[in-house]
Amino acid sequence: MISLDNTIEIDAALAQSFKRNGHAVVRGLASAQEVSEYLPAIKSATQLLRSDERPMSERDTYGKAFIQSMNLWTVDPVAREFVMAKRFAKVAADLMGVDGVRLYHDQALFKEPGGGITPWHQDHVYWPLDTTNTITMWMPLVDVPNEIGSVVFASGSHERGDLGGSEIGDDSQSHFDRLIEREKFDLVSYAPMRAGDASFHAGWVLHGAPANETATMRSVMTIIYFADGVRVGEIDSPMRRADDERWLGSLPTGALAASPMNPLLWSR
Ligand SMILES: O=C(O)CCC(=O)C(=O)O
Repeated sequence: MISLDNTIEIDAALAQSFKRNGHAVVRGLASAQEVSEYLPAIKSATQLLRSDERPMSERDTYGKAFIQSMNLWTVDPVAREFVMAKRFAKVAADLMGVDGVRLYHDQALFKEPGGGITPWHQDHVYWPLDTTNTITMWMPLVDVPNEIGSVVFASGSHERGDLGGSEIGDDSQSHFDRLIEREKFDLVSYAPMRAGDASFHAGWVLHGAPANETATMRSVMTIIYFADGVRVGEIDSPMRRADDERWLGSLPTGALAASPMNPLLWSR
């Protein structure tokens, strides 16, 4: 397996633009050759961990958005190498401007042919982490043409904290549709993307994605990082309780967020 542990430098201007907009893209972060080596293992781990087997017609809007499988690194050694990659983790640290990053969790987001929209949402409403220094790497493992589209980000929305849309679904979609119209956020997408390009987004940035009306599976792998040294935040909703149990080893509010599920992936 080709190692993904060599690191790269990003432009200071990219980190500044990430800070301002809450999102950025790094083209060619993995090569087509690297992606093709890791894809089979990621695909099979995604199928293995798939929890919702219902046909599309029986799923709600969120369920239609994608096959969502989490923490592939715990079930497959090749997926583990991908998720632990120092190259990806260092870019995450550099964009956030921190000295080290830990894993929150990974997730495969495979938008099937005929898959619906990813409703507008903010990730951080789910996360009991006492920081705004969180970031998701979103990397397509297949070329994503304009007809499929990639994530759409509302630039600068991360500066506004919780914008009130709560859980992802029909309600968050209509709430944020109205908000975007009212606040005139600049909407940015990095489509088309090549396999191995990666977008990065801040935990509080408002984002969603278009439906997949093509016959191609939009195979995407994501890795969510937070700054090393962060503590567990308020566990003030059932969603945050569930996340604490699932991704932070049920640590209490105030504890260092560094359970065995949160390995240090990069440190200066
Ligand atoms: O892949 C998508 O459609 C949405 C991605 C997303 O919401 C995320 O990675 O936070």
